[in-house]
Amino acid sequence: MRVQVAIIGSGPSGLLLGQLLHKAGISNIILELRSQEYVLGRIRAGVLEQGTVDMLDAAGVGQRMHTEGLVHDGTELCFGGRRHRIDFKQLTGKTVMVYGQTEVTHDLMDARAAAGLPTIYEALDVSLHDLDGKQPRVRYRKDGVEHEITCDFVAGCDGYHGVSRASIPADKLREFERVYPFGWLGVLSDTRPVSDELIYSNHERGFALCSMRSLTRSRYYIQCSLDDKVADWSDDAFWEELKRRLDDEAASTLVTGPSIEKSIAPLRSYVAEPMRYGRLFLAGDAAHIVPPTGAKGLNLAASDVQYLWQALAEHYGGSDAGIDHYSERALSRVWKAERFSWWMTSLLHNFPETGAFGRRIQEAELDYLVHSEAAMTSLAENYVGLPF
Ligand code: RFL
Ligand code: PHB
Repeated sequence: MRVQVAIIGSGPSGLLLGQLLHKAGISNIILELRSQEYVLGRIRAGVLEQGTVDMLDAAGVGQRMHTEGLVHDGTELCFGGRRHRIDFKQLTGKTVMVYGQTEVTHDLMDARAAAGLPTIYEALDVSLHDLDGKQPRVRYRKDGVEHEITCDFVAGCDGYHGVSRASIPADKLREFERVYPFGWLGVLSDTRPVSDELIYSNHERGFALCSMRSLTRSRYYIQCSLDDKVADWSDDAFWEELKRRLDDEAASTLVTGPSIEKSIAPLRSYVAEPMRYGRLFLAGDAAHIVPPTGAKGLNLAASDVQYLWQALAEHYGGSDAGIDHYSERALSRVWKAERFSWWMTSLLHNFPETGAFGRRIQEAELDYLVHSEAAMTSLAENYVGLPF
C-alpha cells in the first residue's frame, strides 16, 4: 500500500492531522495500537483554547462542540479561604471552550469514518524504516498478518510511550525533563459542577481543581502522593479531602455522588528536540508533555498539527520552507506552554521540600497576582492560548 502520509496514533493529534490533510487533498492512513473503544474510554483534557476551537471548525468537526461545549469567560483562583476571579474576556478579549477530549476524539473519528478514510485499529508492532531516505516504510501486524506501507512522510502522533520518538537515533535527540514529586487523583461524576467556572485551589494540604464536562457532569482533581493507589481512595475520602481544600461556600454547596471514573496521573514536564528526523515529524505528546495545571496538553497537540499540516500542504505545493522550519516553529510555542504549565504547577501545588519559605513565596505571588492587572493579564493571555 502507498499513501502520502502515514500517521501513527489516533489520539487528537493524529485524528486532527488526518482530517486537515484530507481537506488539503493529501492521502493518509492512521495506525493505532489500541481498539477504538479503548481510545474513546480515556478521560483526559477538558479545556480548549480559541485556536484549537478554530482548528476543529476548519476540520469541519465543530458542530457538536458549539452546541454542547461551555464557553468560559474566566476562571477562579482559590487561596487563603477565598476565591478570586480572573476575567479572561475583559483582560484579553478571548474565552475558552470547556469540551472534553473524549468528545473531540469522538467527533474526529465520526468525521473520519464519514469521509471513508482508513484507520487500522489494533495495529501491532508498528515499526518505522528508512526515515532518513526519500521513501519511508511503515510495517505493522494486524490479526496475525504482516503489512507494509510506503509513504512520503511519517507523522509520529503516538503519544509519550509511542514508537515514533523511540525510532530516532539517540544521538540525534536532546531531551529535557522535570518530574514532579506528586500526582493528580481525578474523579468524574454525574453531578452538577460546584461553580459556573473552573476553580484552581492552592491549599496547604495540596492543590485541588474543580472542572466539568457539562452542566450535569463534573471533573475534580486533588494533588496526591505518588505512592497513592486508586484503591486507597474511596469516593467518600475523595470528597472529604476535596472539600477541605476549597473555600467554605464551595465546600458547603459541592454536590457529591458516585464516581464514574477515578484515576491517578503523574505530573511531568518533557520536551524532545528537534521534532523532526528526516521524513518523520513528531506532534503532540510524542514530542512533549506538560503537567495538566495549565490545561495545555491537548492545545499544544493542536498547534503542532496546525504547523505540520500547513508545512505538508506547502511541500506538495512546491515549497519545503514549512517542513524545514516545522520543528523550530513548533518548539518556540511548546517552550512557552512548558513555561506556563511549570509556573502554574509551582504556584498552586504543595511542595513539601520547599518548606515554610516556599509557602510564603507562593502566598505573596498569589496575593500579587490577584491585585495586579498586569499579572492577571499575563496569566489570562497564556491560559486562553498564545497565538499560532
Ligand atoms: P495521545 O492522546 O496520547 O494519543 C496517542 C495515540 O497513539 C497510540 N499509540 C500507538 N499507536 C500505534 N503504535 C504504537 N506503538 C503506539 N503507541 C501509542 C495511543 O494508543 C494513542 O491512541 O497523544 P496526542 O494525540 O498527542 O494528544 C495529546 C493529549 O492526549 C494530551 O496532551 C492530553 O490528554 C494530556 N493530558 C491532559 N491534558 C490536559 O490539558 N488536561 C488534562 O486533564 C489531561 N489529563 C493527560 C491527562 C494525559 C494523560 N496521559 C498521557 C497518560 C491525563 C492522562 C492520564
Ligand atoms: C479537566 O477538565 O480535565 C481539566 C481542566 C483544566 C486543567 C486540567 C484538567 O488545567
